Amino acid sequence: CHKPIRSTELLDVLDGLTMTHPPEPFHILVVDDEPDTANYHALVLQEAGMLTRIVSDPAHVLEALTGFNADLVLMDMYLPQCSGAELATLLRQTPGYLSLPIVFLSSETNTGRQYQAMKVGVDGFLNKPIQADTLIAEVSMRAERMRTLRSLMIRDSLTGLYNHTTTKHFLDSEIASASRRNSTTCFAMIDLDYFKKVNDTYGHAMGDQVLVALSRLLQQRVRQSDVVGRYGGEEFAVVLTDIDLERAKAILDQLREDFARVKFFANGIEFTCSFSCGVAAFPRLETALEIGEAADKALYQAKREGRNQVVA
Ligand code: GH3
Ligand code: MG
Ligand code: MG
Ligand code: MG
Repeated sequence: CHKPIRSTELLDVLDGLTMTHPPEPFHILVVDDEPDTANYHALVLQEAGMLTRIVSDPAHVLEALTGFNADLVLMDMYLPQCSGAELATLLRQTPGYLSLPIVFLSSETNTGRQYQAMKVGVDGFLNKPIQADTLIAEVSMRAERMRTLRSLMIRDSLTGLYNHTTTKHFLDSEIASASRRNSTTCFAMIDLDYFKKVNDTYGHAMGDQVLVALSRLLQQRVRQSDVVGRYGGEEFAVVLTDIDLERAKAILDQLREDFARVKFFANGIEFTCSFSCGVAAFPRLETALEIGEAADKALYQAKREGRNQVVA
């Protein structure tokens, strides 16, 4: 929630590079027209802590994938109406599923036919019947690799925040969503003040620590539904959903005040750092482009008028 925090909590936050969330279980879609087989495989994966969804009719695969956030699709090769290869082709042509791991699990032992079916972009082939241990190992290894790749694509490696592209993507989708729901969305751009001086005085590694500290603070203080991104080197962006400009400005101003009070230490020397922030809102402005430009302009104004302030 957008709640103010006490300074002791703030220390926890900055300490809290240890802040750990339980890992999200792997999401596995099991496609098989034989219910007993599908249920058995799903059960094996569930017992290994994974989350499964079963589809027996290939016509329902796209629907089942929507909102499921699958890490891997385990697919039978022979299905009614269409083959596994045809289904895999369809998935590969659907935006968003281009890199989704697809693994066949089939009793087909003819390697020529296996290869033929995999040519459309299937990542692996497992033979039925399969040992539970083997199934778990094969699936989790591939799902893990998918998670790593996905994370590299959408997040910034220093802070773990969403990267520039992903943040912009969220802004677009949040505006669309706010429009449908007749709600408001705010977009804030944050830029550290005189950050070059921090690097020059205390070293680049210390600069990195400041970036990480601000990242943690931002993440802690916005709601689960809000998005925090690293927009550039020492620039951050926040998408705040279902909130009007005045409230967003107040929250960011409190954040600014709290951050400016944080004490950093470099070789026994104490220093502080501040940021400037520009905020813009939908539906006052209609497009992501206009909102981005307005937030940028407001940020520039905050810099010009002395930094360490929020301009809406
Ligand atoms: P202003 O208040 O006008 O924003 O001044 P500034 O010094 O913050 O702005 P300027 O654009 O001149 O410098 C930004 C600095 O941020 C320069 C660059 O070295 C530093 N920076 C960018 N990315 C990183 C990073 O990943 N780590 C560290 N330590 N520094 C970074
Ligand atoms: Mg079958
Ligand atoms: Mg900058
Ligand atoms: Mg700066």
